[in-house]
Amino acid sequence: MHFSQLVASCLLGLATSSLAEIIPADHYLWGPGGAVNNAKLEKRATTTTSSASTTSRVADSACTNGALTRSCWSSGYSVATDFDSKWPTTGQTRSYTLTATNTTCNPDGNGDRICLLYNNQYPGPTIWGNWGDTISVTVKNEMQDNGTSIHWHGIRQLNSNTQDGVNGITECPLAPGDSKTYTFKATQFGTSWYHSHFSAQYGDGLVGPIVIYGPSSSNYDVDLGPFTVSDWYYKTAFQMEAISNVLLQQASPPPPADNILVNGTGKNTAGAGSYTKYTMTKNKKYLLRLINTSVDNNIRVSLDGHNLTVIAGDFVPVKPITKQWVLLGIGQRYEVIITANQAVGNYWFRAEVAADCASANNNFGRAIFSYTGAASGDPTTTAYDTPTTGCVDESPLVPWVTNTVPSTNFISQAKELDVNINVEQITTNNQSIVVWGINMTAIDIDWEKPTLEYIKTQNTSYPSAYNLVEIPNGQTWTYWIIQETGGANTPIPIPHPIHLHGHDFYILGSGSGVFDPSSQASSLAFNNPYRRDVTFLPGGGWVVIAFPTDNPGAWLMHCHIAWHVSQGLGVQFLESKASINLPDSTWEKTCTNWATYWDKGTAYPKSDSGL
Ligand SMILES: *[C@@H]1O[C@H](CO)[C@@H](O)[C@H](O)[C@H]1NC(C)=O
Ligand SMILES: *[C@@H]1O[C@H](CO)[C@@H](O)[C@H](O)[C@H]1NC(C)=O
Ligand SMILES: *[C@@H]1O[C@H](CO)[C@@H](O)[C@H](O)[C@H]1NC(C)=O
Ligand SMILES: *[C@@H]1O[C@H](CO)[C@@H](O)[C@H](O)[C@H]1NC(C)=O
Ligand SMILES: *[C@@H]1O[C@H](CO)[C@@H](O)[C@H](O)[C@H]1NC(C)=O
Ligand SMILES: *[C@@H]1O[C@H](CO)[C@@H](O)[C@H](O)[C@H]1NC(C)=O
Ligand SMILES: *[C@@H]1O[C@H](CO)[C@@H](O)[C@H](O)[C@H]1NC(C)=O
Ligand SMILES: *[C@@H]1O[C@H](CO)[C@@H](O)[C@H](O)[C@H]1NC(C)=O
Ligand SMILES: [Cu+2]
Repeated sequence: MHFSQLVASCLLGLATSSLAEIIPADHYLWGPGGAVNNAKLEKRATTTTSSASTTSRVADSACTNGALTRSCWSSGYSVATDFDSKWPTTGQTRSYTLTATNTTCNPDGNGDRICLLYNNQYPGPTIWGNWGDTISVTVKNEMQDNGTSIHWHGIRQLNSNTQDGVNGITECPLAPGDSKTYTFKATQFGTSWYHSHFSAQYGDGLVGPIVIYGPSSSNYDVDLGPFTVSDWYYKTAFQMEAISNVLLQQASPPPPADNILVNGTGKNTAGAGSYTKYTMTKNKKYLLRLINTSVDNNIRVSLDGHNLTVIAGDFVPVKPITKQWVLLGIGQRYEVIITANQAVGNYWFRAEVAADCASANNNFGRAIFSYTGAASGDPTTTAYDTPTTGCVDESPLVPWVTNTVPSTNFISQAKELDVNINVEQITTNNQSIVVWGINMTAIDIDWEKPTLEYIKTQNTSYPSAYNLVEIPNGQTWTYWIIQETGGANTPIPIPHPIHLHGHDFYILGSGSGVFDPSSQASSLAFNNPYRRDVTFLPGGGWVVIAFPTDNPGAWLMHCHIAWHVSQGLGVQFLESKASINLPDSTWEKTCTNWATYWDKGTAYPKSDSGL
């Protein structure tokens, strides 16, 4: 970007505009019609000012979000805004009620099983708002036999740690019959999901999509909405958890899933059930918001005959990249664009378990994409070859907004977190089981004494199994080397999708074997590394992350394989303790209600980490 262009852009009239708000014109080449599209924008800009630069644009009130201008949002905000430092204030609150009940469901025709659902739907209703809105969700626990809490995955919860929904850390669980209203601001935009954080409970159906409307790094005509892909079991998640615990003691992998569901439906191996069907019109561009809500399985997705153009990874818009297959780790999201540029017909959308991620299953997920005017009937299209890239994040993911991580203090400040399996005395439920530990301890929280209770009462005697890592200083950078110990000799080298609450982490590097800071630090990426909220720790390998300490709170970081966090694979960062917004009396009431329920001693015992 030349200085003269910056000046021209600023003249376009945004007093608050900064370098970050300037959108390179080449962005528009991604729109349908290329140059034609560009010309339209030129025209629009010249009506604003005659000094319009031909190579840069400022998102202003004249540039509204539309099919050909998806990078625009509202006055002063665009895809080029650094959403970690500013966001619109809309004054709008979106209110929802989610009622968790114990019911039955039959998503693939295999027969009814017990399911725990929000509002009797699988997946639960989509929570949506615009960038800058306030979201307010009243959660009612109408299940008779479990507590619950809801985590809003990927939502930064800036200065609102009490709304993060992690029972045992940021709140007590909601007792049966209790309710809580979660309120938070949508400072980011894009696609995500919410799910229960009460043991393995989300695997029984307590999940739903989140869509925050905002700008995009590429144009599209139609938003097809959230597209969840999930493994599915005919036994309940609590049964599967118990089975996978026993298998882990024998160093065996958990049993395969029975099916993969796309948008909550699928066919079972006997052919019962039905596939989700999407209709496309030739030459239009479609936005698909892919969300992996699995408990154990990494899934690759593909649409026969079509490319998937990735435009966002988790909540972070990226420079568009084109793929035939996209690998989604659990909890990961990709926004992809599909161009309906093939012959009118029916095409298979495939969601297949990634064998190279140590995932296995008995069935494949499918959906159908059908062009308007196509004959009826199942597609007969063939799949692209399965890629051999291995179990890694999609790449290259280059964030649209360029941020740099300081490197000078990396060597002196980076600390290691070792991931391994070990035999640990889990005192709850009197079981001695093999668990996943971080630095040899498996996280195990007490639902009655969440971390924020310790902070409120200024009690620093945190139990060692809280795996609490203190980061006392705000406004600095913190660096972590997450290492599966033993490198390739790890007893069970499995890739783990690692998720951090309260932040997007910057991924400085990842690889196999053992990371050696003194020789390998120089190969890490500090200049606009990609950032997101879930990344793969390669099996028997390492990942190095960094994040700025700009959000006081107790933030969980854990493996998103439900069985692994149940088995202890988590730590909590206690960030800037002195600045945390403390819980109020409503928050305390949830704890009193929980204590009344739990102390009766009639509930099922806690049999895992609680997370
Ligand atoms: C769901 O209902 C079944 C009985 O139908 C019961 O055994 C189970 O404990 C209930 N689960 C929850 C979470 O309420
Ligand atoms: C939750 O409910 C399931 C049955 O749906 C049961 O197996 C599990 O033990 C319960 N856990 C707790 C801690 O209540
Ligand atoms: C996807 O699932 C949602 C929620 O069940 C439903 O409203 C929507 O119609 C589904 N989409 C398609 C294309 O079937
Ligand atoms: C979902 O995540 C799991 C675990 O990381 C992974 O095995 C699976 O391939 C992912 N699904 C998709 C659609 O990518
Ligand atoms: C997919 O993308 C590649 C690389 O950009 C391109 O060569 C190919 O023609 C595209 N295929 C389709 C079906 O659009
Ligand atoms: C975890 O253990 C490693 C190896 O012993 C040690 O270097 C590191 O400091 C520990 N991490 C923390 C956060 O205590
Ligand atoms: C755990 O063991 C103790 C001592 O052996 C016993 O009193 C208690 O009832 C056991 N609790 C459970 C949940 O089995
Ligand atoms: C602090 O927490 C510890 C561990 O839960 C507990 O044993 C102790 O009584 C608490 N101290 C105070 C003063 O409440
Ligand atoms: Cu894991």
